[in-house]
Amino acid sequence: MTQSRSRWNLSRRQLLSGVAAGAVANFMPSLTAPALAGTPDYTLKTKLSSVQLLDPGEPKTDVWSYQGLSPGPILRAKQGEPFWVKLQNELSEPTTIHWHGIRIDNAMDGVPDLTQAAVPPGGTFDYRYTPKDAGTYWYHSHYRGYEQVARGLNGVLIVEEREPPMVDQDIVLAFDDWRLKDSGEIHDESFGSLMDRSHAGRLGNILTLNGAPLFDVPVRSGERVRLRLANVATARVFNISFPGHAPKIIALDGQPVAPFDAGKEDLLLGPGQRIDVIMDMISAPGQKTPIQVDTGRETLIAGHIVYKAGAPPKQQVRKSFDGLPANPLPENVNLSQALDVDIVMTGGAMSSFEQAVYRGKNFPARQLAREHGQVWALNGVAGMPKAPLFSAARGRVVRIKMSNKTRWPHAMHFHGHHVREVARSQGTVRPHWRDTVHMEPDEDITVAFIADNPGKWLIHCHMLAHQLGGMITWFEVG
Ligand SMILES: [Cu+2]
Repeated sequence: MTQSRSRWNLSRRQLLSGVAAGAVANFMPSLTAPALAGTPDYTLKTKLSSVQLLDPGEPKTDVWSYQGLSPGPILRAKQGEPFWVKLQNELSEPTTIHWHGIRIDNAMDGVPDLTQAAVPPGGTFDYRYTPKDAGTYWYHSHYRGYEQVARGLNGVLIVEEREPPMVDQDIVLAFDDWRLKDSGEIHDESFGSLMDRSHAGRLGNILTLNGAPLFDVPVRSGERVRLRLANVATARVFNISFPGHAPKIIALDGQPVAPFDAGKEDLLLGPGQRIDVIMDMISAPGQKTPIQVDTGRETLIAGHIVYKAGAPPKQQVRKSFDGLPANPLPENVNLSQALDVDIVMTGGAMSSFEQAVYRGKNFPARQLAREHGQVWALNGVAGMPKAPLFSAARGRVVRIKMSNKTRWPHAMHFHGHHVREVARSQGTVRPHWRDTVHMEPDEDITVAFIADNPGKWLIHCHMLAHQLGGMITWFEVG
């Protein structure tokens, strides 16, 4: 990882020197519009690539990659500074990039037919924006995402703090699972299956960490590391643990929190979610600690923390960690004038789902599933509605009560905004800003936010077969 990151830093430096060359070129008469001057920070080429997801010696897997990698290269932007990524589509079908968790300009949000036209094969698109918030985010296709993301089109985006915390290492850990045949090929026959849509989504059978069957993190005793945990899978919920270590949570979905010790279920990552932790390397030189993933059914090893043998421990007195600098989100949301919205989630297997509206017409549930593959509804409406779920004046406080009346967990993702939990039916309220809210069956969670980002924004389940199966809506900020 360290190698791959430094390689990308190197290429970014090269790109920056390219900016200087562009500046020289500007002395010459040019017809280039000023808006197109300069060079992208990154170019992401989507293409077919072969990668080693199974153990070494076993067959490789053909995936859809960014720059030959899945997850794609780690992108680094700087908080408050313009950022430019050029997408170059070398696939045989259209694609887009969504910048998950970035409070972005609507035109850059990457949702086909809502914020942009999908980028055709051979086409390019310039994503240019200035991230307001520092933190750990990610990027992925939003065009037929249930298939494109599962085929590999995802990666981690880091927005660096203006003054990053002092740590010895800053490490991304992107967890994914893949549905592979014994031959190593992706199981393509099941993409979009009604079974996956109506149950837990498209669960994989092969776990990877940073695209590897086992990923090792080399450390030295005494180091303090920042780990950026990300769930880039399309359905699987991962519960992460580091036996013998005491991770401290410092950010959720990119947004800083007052640091707290991770308890038993606190490193639970629903699809799309991220958690940043600070962890001190307290084991002895030569030790090896597993990075464990509990999927609810079994505990798997995704990799190891490998302590360098024989190296003298770093002699440092560790102060407690005071937390990350705040992002520009309010401490509290004033709910007295809130626009109240309900989202009642119904459908899926083992439910009493009887009917829903789809494209303006009422359907019995069985017919809707058979003819249109729609198996979930939000407020009785399956699939993307023509009209927004609600419209809010810019700056309006919105409070949304989400009621999961299904037998399945869901990961409700909000575009363009982070939302803060203000009430829940089970357990104590966790008043954190999140862009993706994990919900258990029969759970109600109420969130609030300030609708301050103009445009058309999706709300959908990030179990992407659920999104495909009807769990999607949108809202508008005027
Ligand atoms: Cu779902």
